[in-house]
Amino acid sequence: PRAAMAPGAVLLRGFALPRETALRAAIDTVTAEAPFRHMTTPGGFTMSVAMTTCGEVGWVTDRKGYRYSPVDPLSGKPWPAMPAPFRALATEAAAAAGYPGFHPDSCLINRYTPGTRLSLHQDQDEKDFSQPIVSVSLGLPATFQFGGPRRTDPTVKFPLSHGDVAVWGGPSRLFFHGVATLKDGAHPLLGRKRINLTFRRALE
Ligand code: MD5
Ligand code: FE
Repeated sequence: PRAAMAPGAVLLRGFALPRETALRAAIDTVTAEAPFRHMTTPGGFTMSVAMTTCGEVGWVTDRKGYRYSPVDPLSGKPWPAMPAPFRALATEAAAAAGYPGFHPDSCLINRYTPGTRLSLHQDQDEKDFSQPIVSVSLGLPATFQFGGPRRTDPTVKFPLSHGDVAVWGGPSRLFFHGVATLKDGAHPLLGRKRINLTFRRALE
């Protein structure tokens, strides 16, 4: 089922469910090489969401700022390659949402444990905002907060469950968004956590 959330934003409920086993195996492969870590914001705060990346470049933050890096700062080595099941899911979901020809060069893997949240922000470290972003929710359910082009715009809440895929293109690509504090629980496949895969095209 396909539902419009906002101009250019499409929610594909359950789109990732047929791939859940392959996705979980691929997450384990990536995180064995590039473990989850809590990065520091330029303002000096430690993020409650733990992150890692696969693909040509990865989004990183430290006291120097936000940027895309071709190497994992923890190892000094290139990020793990994007697993084939990741790439296929992102391209197919984008096409199903009306964005054919999406070829992500980066996948940020966010790990939320109960009590973790992601405060309201925009994704604007990529070069070409005409490229959509594909987001895959796995594990515990979360409440997604979706605003508008200005920080002060009112937000609406969307429940996101295991297997849901959201595609953010058009005007919504630059809308403010966040994830409310994760409630406690246990998911049969992933346990006491939520994993979100955020596929982006960061470089030209
Ligand atoms: C998450 N991650 O659930 C979300 C999924 C991030 C992040 O926000 O930056 O790692 S991506 C949600 C998203 C992307 C681009 C635009 C909009 C939402 N939007 O317009 O709401 O961990
Ligand atoms: Fe974001």
